[in-house]
Amino acid sequence: MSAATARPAAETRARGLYDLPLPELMFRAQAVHRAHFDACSVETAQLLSIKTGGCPEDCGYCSQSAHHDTGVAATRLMDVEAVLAEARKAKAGGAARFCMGAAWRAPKDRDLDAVCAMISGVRALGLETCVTLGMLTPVQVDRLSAAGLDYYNHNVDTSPAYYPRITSTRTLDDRLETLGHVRAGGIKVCCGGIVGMGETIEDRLAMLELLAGLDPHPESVPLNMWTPIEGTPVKAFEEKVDPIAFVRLVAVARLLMPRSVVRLSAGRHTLSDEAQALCFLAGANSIFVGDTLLTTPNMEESRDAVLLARLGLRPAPAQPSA
Ligand code: SAM
Ligand code: DTB
Ligand code: SF4
Repeated sequence: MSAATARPAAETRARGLYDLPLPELMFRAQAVHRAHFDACSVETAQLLSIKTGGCPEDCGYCSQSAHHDTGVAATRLMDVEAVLAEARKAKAGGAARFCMGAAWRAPKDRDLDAVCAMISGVRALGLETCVTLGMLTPVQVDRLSAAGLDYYNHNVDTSPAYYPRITSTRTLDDRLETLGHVRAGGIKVCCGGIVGMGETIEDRLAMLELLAGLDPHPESVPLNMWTPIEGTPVKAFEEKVDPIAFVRLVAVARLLMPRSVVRLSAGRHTLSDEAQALCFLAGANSIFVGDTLLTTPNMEESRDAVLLARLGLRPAPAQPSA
């Protein structure tokens, strides 16, 4: 799969939807959401950084790139037992999926032994599994699949036009190639991006069109609002994303990818409870739970518990692949 072979999506459709009066956009998104999902249920995922910092890639938004002086210390890959202890805590805290992230350009084959042990251990706890490890070869995908991996997270991050402004050490086609291997290996695809890095609304919609042009659509679509990190190049573009613009984007994602789970990811804690409620009404149906994401804070667990109770939303049970 490459940018050239991805199914072209209707550019005008995304813009036409985005510009609808909000009540009309929300009504359409709700109708599509309810046709495919229980609108009162929300998926819960918890993240753990299993190998932090020192990454050779230069992603301009990221605290973990060795190219930026962000104060995030590089660590070695965690021990399997330490990861499983965190997974048990996540399960006890109510998470259905456990996502493990490593700051690598690509995993080394010897690191994959430990990651595969983590995946099978997390799965044995009855949690869905997701990892994000950078670029993969088809052989590495097969090893992850054999370990029982449910999802692989690998984001397109932004529009094709804006991508070179954000990362120079790899291309969007590199990213799409790994996604093609993941798909061919039978692992579910988790793929989304970031808003608030100085891109235009057109870029945001082009990113959604790129995702909706993948065939089949990613099963999971994380939408991140950029979390400001001192020392990163993207800091210069920092902008506060208009919450209503974000709600519109969620609704367009729901309409373009009706069966994909849309996850409110980084930056959720910066939204008011009311803005988050609008995101759920627009078709978002997954969140990261737990007090931290990878290196930055998440919405506090206590605030999440109150929010879900106020909105009457139920956490969805884990559904590891058979
Ligand atoms: N190295 C792996 C990779 O690049 O796929 C995994 C880790 S990376 C941190 C996972 C995703 O987190 C990125 O693709 C990006 O979308 C998101 N992300 C990273 N830093 C962020 C930030 N400061 N604000 C919002 N999202 C961020
Ligand atoms: C994704 O799209 N968002 C998550 C997950 N995939 C791996 C990561 C968010 C990271 C936010 C910045 C940090 O905590 O370092
Ligand atoms: Fe490395 Fe991933 Fe951060 Fe890019 S986003 S610098 S690949 S950890």
